[in-house]
Amino acid sequence: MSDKPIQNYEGVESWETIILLYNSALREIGTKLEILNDEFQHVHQYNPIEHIKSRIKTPESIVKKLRRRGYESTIENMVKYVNDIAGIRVICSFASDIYRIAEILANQSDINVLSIKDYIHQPKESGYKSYHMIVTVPIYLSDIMVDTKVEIQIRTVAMDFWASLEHKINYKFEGDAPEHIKRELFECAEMVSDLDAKMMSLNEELKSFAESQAPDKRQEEKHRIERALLKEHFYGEAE
Ligand code: 0O2
Repeated sequence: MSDKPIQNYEGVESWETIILLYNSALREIGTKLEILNDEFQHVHQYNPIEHIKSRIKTPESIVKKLRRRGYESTIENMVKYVNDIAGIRVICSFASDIYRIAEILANQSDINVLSIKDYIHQPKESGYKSYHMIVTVPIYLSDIMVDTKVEIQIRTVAMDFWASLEHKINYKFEGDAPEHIKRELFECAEMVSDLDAKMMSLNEELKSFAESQAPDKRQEEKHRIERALLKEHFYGEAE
């Protein structure tokens, strides 16, 4: 470790520097996730991540959140009390991928997990399901290092589909949707869970089938390489 001073936002007073830090943190986490996805493709021939979305919370939304919690709108309060200024949403194919990705990220030595909210095991009253992590990642500027907060939301395609519609409905009704809509949304959330469970079990079956075929494939590949080597040895030509 170098002698560089380590700071936790102290001395970072300008809005521009704060936004630079949050944008950089989103890029760091985004790159980590892309690398994981590439590795899975390389080793297991499948991508656990369907897509990744990231955003910086708007100043209006930050001020609203601070006000709701009774804090003054200052840069100090913003970095201290608003955990989701930098937010990244990871959309996975299967529910099992969510925990795998969360665990791998949490085990990376430069990531510090501040808190976890598992709305998959304990969904919100509305039916909302997602896995939330607040983490910090070190961002190195020219003369300081700042552990910068990022909220990571990890969910399946189906959970994401539900959450976006629910968000739209809540926005339309300003958070006070009619009871029958809330009820139907809750029922949809249960359907989403059933769908995720069914898709995951189908995928497990597919994986077992692929694994049962693997020895034949490996044998075939071994013979192909042996034939190529023999050909090169006797005729001096590579395939
Ligand atoms: P936006 O526009 O998505 O940013 P904390 O962050 O821990 O201090 P908070 O904010 O209560 O406390 O955290 P929580 O409960 O983990 O929720 C944060 C985010 O999760 C929300 O951000 C939403 O993105 C999402 N979320 C939480 N509950 C629901 C829900 O019932 N429905 C939907 N569709 N999304 C939800 P924001 O700031 O509300 O909005």
